Amino acid sequence: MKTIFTEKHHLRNSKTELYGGELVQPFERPSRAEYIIGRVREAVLGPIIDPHDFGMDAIYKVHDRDYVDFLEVAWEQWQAENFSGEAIPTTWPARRMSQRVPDFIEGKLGYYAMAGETSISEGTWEAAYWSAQVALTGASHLGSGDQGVFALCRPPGHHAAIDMYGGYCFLNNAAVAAQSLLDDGAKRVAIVDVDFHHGNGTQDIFYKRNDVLFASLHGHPADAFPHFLGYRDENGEGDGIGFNVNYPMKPGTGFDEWRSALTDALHRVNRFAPDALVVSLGVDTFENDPISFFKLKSEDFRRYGADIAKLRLPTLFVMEGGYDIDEIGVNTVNVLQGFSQLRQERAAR
Ligand code: OKP
Ligand code: ZN
Repeated sequence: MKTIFTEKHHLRNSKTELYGGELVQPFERPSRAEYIIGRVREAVLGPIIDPHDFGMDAIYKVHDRDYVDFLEVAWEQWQAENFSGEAIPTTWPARRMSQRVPDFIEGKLGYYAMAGETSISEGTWEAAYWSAQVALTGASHLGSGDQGVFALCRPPGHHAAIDMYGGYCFLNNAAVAAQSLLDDGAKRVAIVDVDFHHGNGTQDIFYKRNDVLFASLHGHPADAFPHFLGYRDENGEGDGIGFNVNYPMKPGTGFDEWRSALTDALHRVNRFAPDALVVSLGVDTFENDPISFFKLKSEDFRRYGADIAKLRLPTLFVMEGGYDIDEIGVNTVNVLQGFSQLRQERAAR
């Protein structure tokens, strides 16, 4: 299996995350991708390929122009105010307040942020741009016949909505990739989000559409980030009714229960009969993840990788979260090996 990867992810190296009332070193840090690519090499998963630059068009297809414009200049505008720290929103357009876009950068940050933990820092836009290009390159390889591709995206994307950033995400890499598959001729694309957190951004982007089925397995919003989306009764709107499926689960959920949810999601994908599958692959479902509460073990990742392979769909894995740095490489590559090994066994028969 090919891995798409660039060292440009290092451009995202924020020094601060607002966590527990303190500014801490971000959980979403460059070493995450280093451990993953290290394990890809060690396990000899396959060739490692640089992303192609597909430009901005694919990004504008899933994000609003004014939002992308904001991301591109946010750091510059923040710096122009001579603030000493990184850019963090402090004020939001909450209930019964105006939804007009302010001119001043502090107002803009609050307008475009869905959460406040994620600081915008130097290089953030460039890293987010290349992360989306990694996903697009992965999609282009699926288009030319590969059955499984790994887009090692960083920063992650699934919390990024049509016009909102947060939860360590700026551009929705999985959504950009799914849309490009449709634009390249796919009739339907399914996205299965196995990250511990609800993929609120991906849900938002495709909520009114029936050409993309979105299914997300995650910590129940009553207990887990992003707190305000991801309930079971969010099934889509308009043409999209029935094409959004959420599986919120309680603290302490182990592999057996999690896997039954995945089995149900994969059945729905199968009935949807898509031309391709995008997996938002977060490994923060791991038992030792520092910010999550599911109880998957390293071997479980291999097992569910094989479950996904049984769909026999061209599959693009897009990296999302996972914060137990020591095991992030093993757990991620276990999914990919579980997938590839089952594919190869089936192909050999
Ligand atoms: C990004 B991804 C935990 C606070 C968590 C943000 C989490 C973002 C996760 N007490 N805050 O989905 O892995
Ligand atoms: Zn996550």
